[in-house]
Amino acid sequence: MSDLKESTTDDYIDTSRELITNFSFDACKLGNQGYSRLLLQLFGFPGNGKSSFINSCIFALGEKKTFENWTKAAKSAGGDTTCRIPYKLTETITMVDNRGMPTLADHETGEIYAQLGNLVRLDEEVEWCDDFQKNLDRLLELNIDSDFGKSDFIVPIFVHSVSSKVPQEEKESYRIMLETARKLTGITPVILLTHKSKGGQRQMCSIFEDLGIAPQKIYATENYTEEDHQKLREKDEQILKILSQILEDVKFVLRSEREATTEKKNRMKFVLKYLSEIKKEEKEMLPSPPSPPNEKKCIFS
Ligand SMILES: Nc1nc2c(ncn2[C@@H]2O[C@H](COP(=O)(O)OP(=O)(O)OP(=O)(O)O)[C@@H](O)[C@H]2O)c(=O)[nH]1
Ligand SMILES: [Mg+2]
Repeated sequence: MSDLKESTTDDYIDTSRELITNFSFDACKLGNQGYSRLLLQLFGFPGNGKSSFINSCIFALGEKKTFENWTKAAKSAGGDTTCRIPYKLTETITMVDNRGMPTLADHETGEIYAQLGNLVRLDEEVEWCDDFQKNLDRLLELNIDSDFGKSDFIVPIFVHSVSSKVPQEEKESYRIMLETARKLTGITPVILLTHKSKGGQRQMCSIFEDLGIAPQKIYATENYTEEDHQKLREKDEQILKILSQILEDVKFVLRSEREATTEKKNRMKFVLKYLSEIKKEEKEMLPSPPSPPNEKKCIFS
């Protein structure tokens, strides 16, 4: 009985590795529709396991036989990845380790949308500040007359540890952030819960369900890490299942017509509009200048 289960799992692992490795937009129902690269864009708070998930995917895919900390996932509390670093998983699939967002503050979420929208170059330090004009100039400079990212299909993946708290007072900001990521990319973000072995997965799932994410879009994993990277069948299976499911969703979306060529332009417009709305709100919140004292005019002069 146990032998049968083992061989079924091994077959599953081999088949899904093959499907993931051979994934190509050309094989989608309506052809590639102008896409040539799938960007799995990881985002989330620092230290929640983004870089470790990429390590886990590389290891589970089995090309590399021994574990290495390819992404430099760190032991510190976070904030270690400061560039958008691409890791080529297969010919078509690239995982992007985006800079962790320190807080949900507005200019920082503006930054994460510029990264998610693929408007900031890969492999370059993410320079962002709270100066609206500088950010705007930087985006325009980078994107006008530039072809980068025009054939990328983006899947946003929000990485969150099961043991990171979601404070009650921040739930609405989470909801808005996930909804904005959906509007920007046209794809509902996948929620990836890490540190699965710590428990509390059920509770964390229901928090994200309450924030509007369908249960089928929420996954949990225990990453391979420097401390614990003993190759396990169940772990490989779990990670490959997540990747396979994401690919199935991409294929489903591409059963309908999409416009790869205009999508980047629309993402640019979306982020510029978002930034100018932040600017407008900031202005409205500034105290209005004191009104000039009433000039007393002599009506007889
Ligand atoms: N036990 C366990 N440890 C994990 C897991 N995922 C990540 N870690 C550990 O958590 C720490 C932070 O993980 P990273 O992958 O560097 O987190 P990150 O989100 O990339 O962080 P920044 O790059 O700083 O934004 C590292 O020490 C990892 O080994 C997990 O699923 N289980
Ligand atoms: Mg990292």
